[in-house]
Amino acid sequence: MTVTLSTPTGSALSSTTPDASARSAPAAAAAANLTIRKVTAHIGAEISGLDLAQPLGSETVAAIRAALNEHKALVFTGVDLDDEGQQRFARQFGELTTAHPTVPAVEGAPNVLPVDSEQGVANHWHTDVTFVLNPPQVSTLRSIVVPPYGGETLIANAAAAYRDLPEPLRAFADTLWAVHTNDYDYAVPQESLDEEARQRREVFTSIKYQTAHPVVRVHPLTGERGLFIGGFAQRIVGLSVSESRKILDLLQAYVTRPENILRWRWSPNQLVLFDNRITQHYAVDNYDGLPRRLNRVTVAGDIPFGIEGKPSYSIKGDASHYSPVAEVAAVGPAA
Ligand SMILES: O=C(O)CCC(=O)C(=O)O
Ligand SMILES: [Fe+2]
Repeated sequence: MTVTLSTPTGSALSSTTPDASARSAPAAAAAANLTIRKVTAHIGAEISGLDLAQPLGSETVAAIRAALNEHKALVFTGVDLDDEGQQRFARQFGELTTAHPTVPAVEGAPNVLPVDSEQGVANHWHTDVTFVLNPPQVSTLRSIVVPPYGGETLIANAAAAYRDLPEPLRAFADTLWAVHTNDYDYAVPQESLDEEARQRREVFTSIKYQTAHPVVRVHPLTGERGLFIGGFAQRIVGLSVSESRKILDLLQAYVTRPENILRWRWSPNQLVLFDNRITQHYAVDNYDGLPRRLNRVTVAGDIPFGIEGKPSYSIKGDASHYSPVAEVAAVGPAA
């Protein structure tokens, strides 16, 4: 399918990627024989009727994409995939990134990042890898070892958060840009880390990145606006660190409203696909350090743009070894 639509600045874009699902989610799902069950009003749906180990076909991929555009996070259960299979599944949504800009991949699976409770817990709100110029467009997480209790992943709808803002705050947010970095004063201070955690942080920040992104990002497939902040957003362009913190906290409070969150309690052999352009997530640390293991595979993203069509810009750090730049597939109706 070739789609030609216009950007907010009016320039025409055209693409032949399978991204551009023009149909509504229910129509596309019916055509592809998928069952979609919403989990909450604002975010999350379970999809059944699919064997993810098989090649999906363009109609099914388009139906999943349409469902993702609408629900932001999709859960597939009874998934029989290994690392290779997870990479193959994710590749149907676009070219993959390598595992991470600085953290090593699973041995033999260059696109798979291990998410292992023994190597730290992502119990902070974030959007994946926003410190680079073109963060992944979607992330997949596959459950391998699940603790007997706890260990949920929270995923928040950043578009719902934007819509929830009172009008004056929304208009203010529309004007802001934020600097995202992987090198900042994390919640746990350096001096309280044990040796292993200190080494992990050293690896994480072995290349230092800084990128400026619009605080309000326009989703390239739907035209929907979402707050694009999260834990790596550390400063508002033009403001001091302390001024920035207050504004980021104020906006972030809308992202983390309980109504905007899917709280997914894992069972083994599940896969969650979420739209990393318009969500944030958080790994809840509530399982007493018991073993927990997920594998993550991410799909290369496009360069974000704000409501005036201006693209993000890199300040520091080259991530070309990590991710190709995805072309913007299409721009939907302005939100
Ligand atoms: O462990 C989780 O539930 C999420 C992990 C995570 O945020 C990540 O790998 O990016
Ligand atoms: Fe993450």
